Amino acid sequence: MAEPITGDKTLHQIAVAFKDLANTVSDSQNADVEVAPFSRACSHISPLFGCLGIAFKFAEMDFVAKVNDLAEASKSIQTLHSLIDQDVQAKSVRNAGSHTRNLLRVRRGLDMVRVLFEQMIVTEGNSLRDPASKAYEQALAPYHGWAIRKAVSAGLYVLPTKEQLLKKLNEDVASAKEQMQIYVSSSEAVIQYIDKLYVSRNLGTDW
Ligand code: 1PZ
Repeated sequence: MAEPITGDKTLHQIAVAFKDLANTVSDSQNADVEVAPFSRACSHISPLFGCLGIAFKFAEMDFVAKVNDLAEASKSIQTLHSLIDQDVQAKSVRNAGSHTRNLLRVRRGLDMVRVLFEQMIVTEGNSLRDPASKAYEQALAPYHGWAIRKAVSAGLYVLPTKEQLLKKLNEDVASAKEQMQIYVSSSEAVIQYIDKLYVSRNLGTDW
């Protein structure tokens, strides 16, 4: 069996895409993030799942479907704020499959990867279990029911090692750290921007 194809530059592409988004966010007070570059940046995350093994297939399918929905939306809706405003007007914010709901789910996936990278940078040793478990507990577990949480904790036992992951990503430790650090700080700015979109419209972010 062939290894999953990730290209040599998955981490680099993630870092570059989110750095660009973070620059847009910080450019001015009322910077508008557009749906197209946002969904494109998120699509660079997807190859990571393939490196985590078959156990994360269901996470990948859910994440990819939601990112694809945003990519599809970008054909007719230009900015993230107008995407949310349309759902507000249609009173469909919390409906299953709404763009606004999918955006919030994708935002949590970005946060999961952010904490995962942050923890991988500071955690000694070759296991991904602690970094992955901390990231899941912080970013996603509070919003998942018992069955999904159980499945994830089983999945944590069949993760590749850090070394195996970096090999699949075609990265050495130093360059991986560098790219992950760029994503950690850039995604933080992007996530805060998204949160503001929800909070400023009194939509909340805990549903
Ligand atoms: C080393 C890394 C270990 C990674 C562990 C990650 C486990 C994530 C498991 C997530 C399973 C998600 C299954 C589907 C959940 C859906 O019910 C919810 C709500 O969707 P809706 O009802 O609105 O349709 N979807 C989500 O919560 C979005 C989940 C996104 C998962 C992204 C994870 C990113 C991790 C990337 C690691 C490289």
